[in-house]
Amino acid sequence: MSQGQFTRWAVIASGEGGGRIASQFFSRAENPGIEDRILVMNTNRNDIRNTVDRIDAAITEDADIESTHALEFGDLAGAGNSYHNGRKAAEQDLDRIINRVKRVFGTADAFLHVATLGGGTGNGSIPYVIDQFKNGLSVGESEPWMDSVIHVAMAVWPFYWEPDQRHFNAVCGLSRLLKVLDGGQNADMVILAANSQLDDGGSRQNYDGVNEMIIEAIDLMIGAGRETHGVIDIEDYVTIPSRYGSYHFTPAVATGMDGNIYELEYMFDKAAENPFVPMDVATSQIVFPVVRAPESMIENGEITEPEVYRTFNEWQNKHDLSIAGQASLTPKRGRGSDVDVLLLLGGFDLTPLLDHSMDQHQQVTENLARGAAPGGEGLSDRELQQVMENLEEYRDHNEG
Ligand SMILES: Nc1nc2c(ncn2[C@@H]2O[C@H](COP(=O)(O)OP(=O)(O)OP(=O)(O)O)[C@@H](O)[C@H]2O)c(=O)[nH]1
Ligand SMILES: [Mg+2]
Repeated sequence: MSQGQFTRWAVIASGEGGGRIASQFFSRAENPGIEDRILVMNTNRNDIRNTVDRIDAAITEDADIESTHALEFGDLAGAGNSYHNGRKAAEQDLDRIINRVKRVFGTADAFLHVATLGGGTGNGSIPYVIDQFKNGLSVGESEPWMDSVIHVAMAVWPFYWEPDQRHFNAVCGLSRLLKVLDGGQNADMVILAANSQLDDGGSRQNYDGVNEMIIEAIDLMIGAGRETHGVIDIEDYVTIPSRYGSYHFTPAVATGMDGNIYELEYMFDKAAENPFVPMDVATSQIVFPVVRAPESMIENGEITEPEVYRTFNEWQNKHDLSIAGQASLTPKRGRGSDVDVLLLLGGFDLTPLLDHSMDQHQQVTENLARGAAPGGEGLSDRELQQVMENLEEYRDHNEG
């Protein structure tokens, strides 16, 4: 990352849900940090058409979205909810994916890979694509800037009531984002959000509402590397967790709190009440708090960096935590007194999340062994076993 420059993010989304989340970036007036470095990919022509239409409807200038920001890959016309197929499609078209990334992004410091973990396309392709960018490209394919890119994955857990296959996919997808098959680290950081945690409206799927919350969290995270008063950037976010071997995170967010009324400590508590997956905050091993406040409040000294740190320490004491983490205070345009808080919680015990999916995973694995699970065709017993062992190893190391 060159000196004196803000992190240039690029978004790569694969699959329908991933594409829907990423397309919401287009519907905003400005995307500091991302600009138009956005690529949405899918194996299915109709799905990608829908995404393109959504993007077209959101933006006014008539850029040719389909030939720049959208890419159909593989020859399967959909992955049929099988992660094996999603990965195969990406293998088939890896060179097209790489070439498009070069053309559309030009250069970038960090990639945000967006996928839902319940499906086959995004869940199959994204862990593979990350691995290829990090380890798989030959000298001719890669460009110098790609060597230092940081790969962050934003992964969405299925609703708890969804079919077993979706949960099987999710468990495998989490493992594959965390670790490549041989057990090494894959993504530099894996950020999790669970649909059921963000939308408690029963079986009514409010994707837009969920996606809005995800975008807001990403915004706060990216903002911290952009106009921060302290020095924190995505490199700081990934270095310590990778060293600890605990690099999964979830955002906990509270927005629009009146800074003239509420103490910062109360705002931290409010954020901590809203983690994006079911979890026990006290099991976190690392926390990165980001406080975003109106420029005028910061300039007038109504909210200061030392105060953010003091609050972070007090908040830790209250939760009996003694953890690593760097806080940041970042300004937003305008006046007013609305303050937003993001606690990026990392290294927490994954059990409360996985409890929703392990039985289903087991069920599908058994069906596969009997040759009776179409969504798992092509996956070897050996791979499935390795994927599970990798996840167990990550958890053992992480949860002690
Ligand atoms: N948060 C959120 N979740 C979504 C959205 N769309 C789908 N999902 C979830 O994603 C999972 C299905 O994945 P899709 O994104 O449709 O699948 P895909 O990547 O296109 O893969 P295929 O199986 O090949 O269709 C389910 O668990 C859905 O609940 C969305 O817009 N937002
Ligand atoms: Mg799909």
